[in-house]
Amino acid sequence: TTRFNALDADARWQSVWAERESFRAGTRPGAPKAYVLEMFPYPSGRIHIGHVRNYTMGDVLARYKRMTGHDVLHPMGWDAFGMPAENAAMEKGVHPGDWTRANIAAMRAQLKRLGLAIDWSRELATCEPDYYGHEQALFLDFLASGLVYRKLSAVNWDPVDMTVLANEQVIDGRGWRSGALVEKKQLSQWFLKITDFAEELLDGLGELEHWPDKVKLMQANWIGKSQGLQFSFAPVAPFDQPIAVFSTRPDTIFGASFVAVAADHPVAQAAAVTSADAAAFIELCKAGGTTAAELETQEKLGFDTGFEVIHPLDAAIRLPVYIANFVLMEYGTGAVMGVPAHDQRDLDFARKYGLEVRRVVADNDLTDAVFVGDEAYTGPGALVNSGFLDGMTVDAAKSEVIARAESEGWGAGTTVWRLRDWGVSRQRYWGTPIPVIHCGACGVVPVPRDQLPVLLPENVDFKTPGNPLDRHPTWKHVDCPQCGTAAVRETDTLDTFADSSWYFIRFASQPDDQPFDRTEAESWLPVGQYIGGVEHAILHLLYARFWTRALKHLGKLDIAEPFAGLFTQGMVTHETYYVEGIRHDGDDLEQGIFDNAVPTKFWLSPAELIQKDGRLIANVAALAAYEVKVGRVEKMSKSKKNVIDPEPMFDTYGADAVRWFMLGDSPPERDLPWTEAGIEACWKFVNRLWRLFEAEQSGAGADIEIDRATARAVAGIAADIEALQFNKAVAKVHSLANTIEKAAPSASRDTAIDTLVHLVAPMLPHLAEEAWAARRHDGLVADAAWPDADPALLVDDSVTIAVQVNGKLRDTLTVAKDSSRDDLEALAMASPRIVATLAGAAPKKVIVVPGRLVNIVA
Ligand code: ANZ
Ligand code: ZN
Repeated sequence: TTRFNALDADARWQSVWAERESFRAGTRPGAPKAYVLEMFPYPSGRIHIGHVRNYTMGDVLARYKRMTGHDVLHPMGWDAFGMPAENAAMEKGVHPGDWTRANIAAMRAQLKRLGLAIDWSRELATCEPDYYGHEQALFLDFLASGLVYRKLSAVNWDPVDMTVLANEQVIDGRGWRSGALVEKKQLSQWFLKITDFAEELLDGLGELEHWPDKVKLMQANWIGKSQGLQFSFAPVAPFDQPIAVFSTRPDTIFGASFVAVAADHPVAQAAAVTSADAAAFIELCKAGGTTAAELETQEKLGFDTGFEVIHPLDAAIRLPVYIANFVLMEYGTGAVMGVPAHDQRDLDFARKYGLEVRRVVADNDLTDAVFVGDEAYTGPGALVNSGFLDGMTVDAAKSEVIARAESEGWGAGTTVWRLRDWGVSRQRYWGTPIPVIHCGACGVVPVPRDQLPVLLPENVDFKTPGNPLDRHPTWKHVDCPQCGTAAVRETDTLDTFADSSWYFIRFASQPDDQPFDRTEAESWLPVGQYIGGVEHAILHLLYARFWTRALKHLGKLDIAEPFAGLFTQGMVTHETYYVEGIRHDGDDLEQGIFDNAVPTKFWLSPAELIQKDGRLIANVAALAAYEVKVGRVEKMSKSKKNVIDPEPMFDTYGADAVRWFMLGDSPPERDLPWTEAGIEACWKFVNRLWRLFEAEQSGAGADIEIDRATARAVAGIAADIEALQFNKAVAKVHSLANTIEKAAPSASRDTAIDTLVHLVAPMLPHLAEEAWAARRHDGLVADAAWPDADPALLVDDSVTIAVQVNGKLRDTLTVAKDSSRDDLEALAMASPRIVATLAGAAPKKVIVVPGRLVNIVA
């Protein structure tokens, strides 16, 4: 026997598949369609192991679907616009396009080495005009139908680099390159009206049966539907502005002890007019973060304006008005009533500023009006200390207060959404140019359709910070398409999330003259199975769902939900290694020079380690004196130096062993720790299978146990692949291989080996093709049909029965529990031992007790 020559087999079969265009979609007219999609990669430069895991899973499903008779669409492309290309341009002076296309070429070659069943004829890159030009057309459709608008909105402004920064470029409040304190600046920006679809996007989650619950919950929270009461507090003169607040807990209204407004609320502005302290406090708030997450964690700070308002249900109660840093201007009305006993933020605030904390919902038998402790009570209970609400449940009290407010005219029940419109403007070069022109006379004018795509200029300079489109000498200067006077192009480009919001539609249909052909796209969509990282659980998936619904709304595509099935896979992790030292200013870590200020870990990559006398030591001369410690198993990251590059693995073990490791070692939704021992074991197993497949071992006769084991594997592995439980499928392959190895030669065993070739074909496609050819089958296993499992063989509750001749035990048989009398009699009569015992004598009578025994009276 030979070793499986993976390197040779990989290359050979990959080129056979490519030449035959084996995985071209749309080639099986009339067959059921299956659209399998993995989230397309950003062309960062190299494939990482997370990609390998992601694409292997999708590939197994795609290949399996082909074998079960489907017309499969399994495409690949590149999410090719974005910041890193521009950073490379700034740092290395390469053009973003050159950088991106070189990365795509390198990564495409790497992906091909994995042996993916991809229809490469549909490959697309979002940075190419034949993609983004169509996106511009869709943007104009949205614009025409009122789904796009412009408004002033705050951006992060780096005053040194004179440029707008993406949120990720702001690190601890400072610009990532300049280190300057980032300012908020108001700019007119483009928005997509995703909020028009809030209700639909929320309700639609209910239909997504094949989505993980946790993702649906994250989306629901992001959309954030809150029902409650919006009402106004009347001012106490001389203060003269009523303050509208939104509350989801109107039942707690008698527990209100203050009102708080956001720093940019008009009431705060009014306070600043007369009070320098108020103005200073507002500035302080603005310096802090403004995202909801930042507000959550910040210390709660307030400023007492001295204004007072009147409680709507008891005019004798007056409440102080504060400016508070935890109130968001963008949510609700930008003002809240503070109920310290039943809201943690309000309680923290009240304790800090000495405000009343009044209990209004009983906590078990606690009913005292004075609330003690520092933990707000948010549970159920009966209303107390609340006049006419006393004794009611929380829900009844909510309805009662809303009804009163509505009948007395001081408030109304309302729904408030957390979801904001999608700001799509980026002041960047490497993105889809927003296809409009600003004319002094006509205003915003869409670029005429016949002038699309609006191409990015090639000759741009990245030496000066800021938006290269804006400072380009000629690009933006055009004549107005309407009146012909001098005008300027929009220089913002689209958020790259726009590019990934419809690429799955373009994969399904890619005509030259329009973004997609409706009928063709509808024939494939929705994507049957979408696979990707949970980091996209919110934004990407929400934007793609919105974009699809927007197209439906425009009558362009009759698909409500783009992804019928979603799977979020776990990460690939790896051990970390380090030496511990002490660091001071003059340290040279590369030289291993540490001194006495701060203890520090100096991370080592596996390549920097060697085994010596059973110990790990650093293969870096300067660090040889230090003990290498094994750190935690963590997500692969450059900083911890625990990244494993998959490409050398293809050379050492071949694609199939790598694929096998990706599938078998952990449940797909869990993290997968990469280990050398694990990949070694996979390589050994691939060779074990190869020995089975290659051996010329034909036997005669049936072996029912092998037949059963084979049938169980066929049915079980099919179910596991459909359920994306690849590790279970891998375990079943192991088990069938064991059974076959132990079995004596028989025709059943030969069939089992052939069947096993089919079963591993989706997972180990190169090995399977090689075996298919070695076993002299025609064509490709990739085109073969998934084997059938005889249902009769699947009955796995078997029993052992006794076979007697004239009351004496002569044999035992393992049979299906529900075998009929006739089957049992036939099996007993066919047993070689019984045949021998009877020695030709004809039985007088056969007594069958199903599930127990067969007694032959001779
Ligand atoms: C009084 C109250 C009492 C509240 C209580 C909660 C508990 P969700 O459910 O997330 O929508 N709120 C309203 N507008 C706000 C804003 N602009 N910035 C910060 N907080 C704001 O949250 C709604 C609740 O968050 C509202 O209900 C309000 O506080 C606060 F025991 O009103 B509540
Ligand atoms: Zn004009």
